Amino acid sequence: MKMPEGFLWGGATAANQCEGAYNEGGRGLSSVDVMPFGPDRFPVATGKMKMLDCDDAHSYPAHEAIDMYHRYKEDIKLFGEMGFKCYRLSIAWTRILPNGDDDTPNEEGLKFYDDLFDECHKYGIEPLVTICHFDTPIALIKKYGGWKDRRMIDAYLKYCTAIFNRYKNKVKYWLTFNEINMLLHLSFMGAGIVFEPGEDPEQIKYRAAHYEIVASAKAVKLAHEIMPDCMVGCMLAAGQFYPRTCNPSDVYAAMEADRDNYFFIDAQARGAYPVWAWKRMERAGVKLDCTDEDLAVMKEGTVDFISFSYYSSRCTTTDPELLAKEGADGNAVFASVKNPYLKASEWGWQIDPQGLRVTLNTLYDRYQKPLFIVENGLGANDVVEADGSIHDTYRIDYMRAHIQEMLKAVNEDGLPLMGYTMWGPIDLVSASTGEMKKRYGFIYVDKQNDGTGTLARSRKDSFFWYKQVIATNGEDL
Ligand code: BGP
Repeated sequence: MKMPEGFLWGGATAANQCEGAYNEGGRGLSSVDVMPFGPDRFPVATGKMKMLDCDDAHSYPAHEAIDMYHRYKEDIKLFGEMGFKCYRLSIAWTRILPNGDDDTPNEEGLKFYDDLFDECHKYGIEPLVTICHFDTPIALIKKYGGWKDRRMIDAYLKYCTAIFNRYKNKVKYWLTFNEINMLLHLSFMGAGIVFEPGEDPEQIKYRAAHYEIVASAKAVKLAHEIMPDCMVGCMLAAGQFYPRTCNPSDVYAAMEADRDNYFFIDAQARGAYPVWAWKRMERAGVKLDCTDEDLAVMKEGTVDFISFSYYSSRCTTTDPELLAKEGADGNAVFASVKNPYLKASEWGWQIDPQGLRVTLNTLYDRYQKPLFIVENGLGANDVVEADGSIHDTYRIDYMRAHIQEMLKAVNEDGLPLMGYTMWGPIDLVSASTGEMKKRYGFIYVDKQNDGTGTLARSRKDSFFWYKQVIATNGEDL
């Protein structure tokens, strides 16, 4: 089995996790720059702990990251060597508008991505751009409380206008928000939200979700006006919830858990909230700040394709004992108990290749729009041998198993899949932990958790493996 001609094989990164140079080139600060490394990271990411000042006394690995800002030519050359057809990257909002809503964009920031896109095209690599990947401008967090406030929509549109006009001849594929559903779980990381005492988190989160959904719809419309041939997608942190048993109450609970995620994609792909969502919000006492104009905008700005990240499936139970035993991990993003049929990564993420096929089918059945897997991969602690080689067979095994299921979804189920950009083709800073040792790359970067390292790049075994996968369009796994 192989993929159809023109399939977009490649890799994905995010500006804040690889660029570094956080205070160079006129860049303003954004939420990720103030996210600490260590035990405070999770409370800050969820919005429960406030930390809005960028204090260099803290260790923020993302400030330097892997210094891609200065080394992108070398890195893109390596992507070219692997035969990438597509590179998913994000633009840092505050490189373009340092305060988030400046009237004049920062030319140095615009020029940086201009050069980067040229470099991609030099190797026949199509850029796929995430407009906002976990980086709300700090100035807007201070001014508006992040996406708590409707005025964020205009700021986001200002930013979109600047980048669409500038890159209209260089970028065809766009994503409006990375993992938009993460807003419900990691509210600061996803939307720059800090919960103040007395605020109702549900009210705040759904209100913010609505603003992002409206902003996304407006961006889709604007993109189509400026770039008639472009395609704009939404982006979901996917991974189906399975019922832990066939007890109907478990099955129902799994359906409800999935709905937290579909809430966003239903709105972005169908252009309206599902009926159950209105009822749910009513029961939770949530009052959406939603106008008739918003509802019309949502209808006009539906996405062209559905993209998603997939690392793992999840598992739900209504059994109180099991919940007490396994469902109480305070640092878990999604409430899930263990699936006894699956093994897990070193970081406890359960590995379920077949779940990728389930997810692809579920999304297509639900939306009938082209699909794009824009993140998938294995975070692992790689060992560098004395001769400098890195034998990451576990990563190859993980990816082979997932690609096999993807091939079946296309060849046996007939699903329209545009591409596959695995997460972190080059080692970068982990979003959830802020550390370097959770590595995803085909390319090793010599940078350690304590900030030491030469930043030199080297090829792991998986580099040569993926090159062969691309060269044979998925036939030789
Ligand atoms: C997704 C994010 C990425 C990325 C990935 C891996 O949620 O979109 O930014 O980091 O997960 O997660 P981590 O880095 O925490 O291992």
